[in-house]
Amino acid sequence: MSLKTKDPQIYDLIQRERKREMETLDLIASENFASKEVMEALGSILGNKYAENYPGKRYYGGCEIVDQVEELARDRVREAFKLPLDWHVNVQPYSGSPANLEVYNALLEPGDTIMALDLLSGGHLTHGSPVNFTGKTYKFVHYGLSPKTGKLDYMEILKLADKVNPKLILCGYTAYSREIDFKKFREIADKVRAVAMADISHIAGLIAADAHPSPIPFFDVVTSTTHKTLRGPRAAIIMCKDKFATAIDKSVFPGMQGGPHINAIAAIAVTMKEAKTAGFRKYAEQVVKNCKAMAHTLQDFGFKIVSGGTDNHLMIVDLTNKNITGLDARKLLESAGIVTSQSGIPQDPRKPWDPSGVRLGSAAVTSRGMKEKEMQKIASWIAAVITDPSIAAKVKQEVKRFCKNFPAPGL
Ligand code: DSN
Repeated sequence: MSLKTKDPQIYDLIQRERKREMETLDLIASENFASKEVMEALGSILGNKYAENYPGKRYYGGCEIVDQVEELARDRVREAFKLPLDWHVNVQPYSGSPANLEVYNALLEPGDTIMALDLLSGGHLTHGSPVNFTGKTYKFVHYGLSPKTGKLDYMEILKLADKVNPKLILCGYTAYSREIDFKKFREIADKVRAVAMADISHIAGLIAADAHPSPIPFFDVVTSTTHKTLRGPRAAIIMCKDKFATAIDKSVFPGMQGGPHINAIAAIAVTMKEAKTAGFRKYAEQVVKNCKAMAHTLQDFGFKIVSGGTDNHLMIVDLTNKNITGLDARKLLESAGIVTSQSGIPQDPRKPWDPSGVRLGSAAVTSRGMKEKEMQKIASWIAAVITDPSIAAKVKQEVKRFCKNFPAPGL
């Protein structure tokens, strides 16, 4: 029997979500379309198996095959990110937030000082937001973006590091559109003898395809989700220098997790194989070109982009000159078939739920085969709807027709 006959309610909800994904434009910077093959591994019988601990030393019998799955995933991560021989990989974190907690738990004591970017400037909840466990457990000191440029100000970060003497400096963001100078972060970390950690969840696909510089040559530990620009399953990885391997492995299991999700680990392996292909490289290059094209067109329509543009897959649109808040803009655009997320802007006077901007990303639409011309069209729709909300329903129909020409992988 199929899902359709056994559980028509869930089947129907999946079909409705499929239709929504097909008929709308996904500009959420953290979303993408995983391939059929990734989903096949994710939905496989591997999910039946318990395998606590690591290959060759499990607490359960019957792990001889899943050991090979995990080893293959680790090897492929090494290849995809060109890891030096003295680096270690852990593919067991359930997702990005646990991966970050597992690193802190491995390398720090509660109350230790961590430097990171604040949430409204583009940091993540697990980068010490006061409402998050991390903000309650460690002493986060946040650096911001330059009020003048909207970019990282490495001199200011160094000054702050000198003052607060952090044990760990974190970079890598959820809403920062500019290239990160990892070498400069390393120099700052060295000056204050801090561990250098990068959370590359957003830009991992670009890094694997050499469309953004990699922190690996300079850093101590790197975390990443596998589902954003990387286009894999909802899961995460930790890569670190060998000297941190034992502490990090112990922190993942038994420190913070139980049995790894072997089906997700198999899907990570498939993702890493895909990331090595010429097609993926082309996709990643196009993601960046598309984002720049969308930003330029929006700027032509008078939109302010934080930092003046983008070097990666996302941008933050500052709506303060458009007389609309981030939440209202997100809702309005959604009624036109354009799906985004609200976002803070640097030094945002508004609160995170209804901040002053929206975040736009180009990864998912690039996976559908859209190029610069289509990005210009999408930006024109955004400008038109924000200027005249009464046309939203009409634009929604146009978007639906437009989307038919760009089938999404995996749907
Ligand atoms: N919530 C994700 C994002 O949208 O960027 C990060 O985990």
